[in-house]
Amino acid sequence: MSFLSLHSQSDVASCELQAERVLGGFRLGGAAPAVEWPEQGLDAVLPGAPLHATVREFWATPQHCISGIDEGVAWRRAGDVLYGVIELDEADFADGACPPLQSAAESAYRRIFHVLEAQGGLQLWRVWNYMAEINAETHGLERYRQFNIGRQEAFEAVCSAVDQAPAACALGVRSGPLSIAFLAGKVPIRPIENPRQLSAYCYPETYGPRSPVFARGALVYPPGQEVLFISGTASIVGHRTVHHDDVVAQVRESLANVRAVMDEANRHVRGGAFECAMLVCRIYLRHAGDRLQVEAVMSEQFAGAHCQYVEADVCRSDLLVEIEAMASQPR
Ligand code: 3EB
Repeated sequence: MSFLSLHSQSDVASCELQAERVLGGFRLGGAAPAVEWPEQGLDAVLPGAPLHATVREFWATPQHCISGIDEGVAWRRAGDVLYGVIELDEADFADGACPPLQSAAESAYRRIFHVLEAQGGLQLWRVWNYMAEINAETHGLERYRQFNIGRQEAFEAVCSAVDQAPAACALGVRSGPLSIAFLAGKVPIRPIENPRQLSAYCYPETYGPRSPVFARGALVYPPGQEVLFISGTASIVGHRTVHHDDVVAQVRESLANVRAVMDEANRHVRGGAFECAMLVCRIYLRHAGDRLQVEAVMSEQFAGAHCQYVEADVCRSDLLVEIEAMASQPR
């Protein structure tokens, strides 16, 4: 059994049994019975699933886990791999000079870095960022851009090396706190960039005063394993959105980008080459009604890949779809 494996369960009740072997995970959709492990909840419609359906995804490990809560970060650790979740209510940051979301983002990342330091100098591998109203403008700036300021401030204060930025995604959900989940480990990541896209940390200022800090992908190394994380990937070429208002063309372009990241990763893999059919994908749709069209492209181009659809707002208002993926192989 691999050190780290992602499982998915729509029957949320049966998760309890395996609690001591779960590092942490995600709850997609609505409410569900509480679990013992750190869980990131996404308040979102699951296109194609029954109304109010909930899907639970979790990282299982054969290893014994230890857990704790420090600085508001709920974490669990197996060997040198740690999964954590922090949720911050923006209302608690409303008294400063900065937009509350910016302050919350900076605070969340600072706390995460503190915890990773206290855990013996772990490095971020993969980060999942969710917030409400991601495209809304307040304080004269789109909220995603406010988030980027706070995130970059924390990265610059703590770990200035942008070339060690983790794989990531950042999406808008219906409601809830700023929610950040992460995987981290002792072994440094191998960041992967996409030759078809400008690195996000080099985006021009037209996309906000401070650029996003993430790598297009990352190869990470749990014991005996090689895991590829492909960050949230959209219909962007260079730094520009392409195929406005055309969801099918946007999915095709996104998949061309996913392939490009995978090809780039395959130049650096230690095990065999990763292939499309090995991918476990999460597909974010701005409009749940686009699912059938998107699904048709997915099965044509990425036959065999596992797809979980989630309705969410992509961080540029002209983007209709974003696709993230992971794959794992023994090493
Ligand atoms: C993009 O390529 C699309 O801010 O962490 C993708 C992955 C995107 C991660 C992030 C944003 C993020 O710019 C958006």
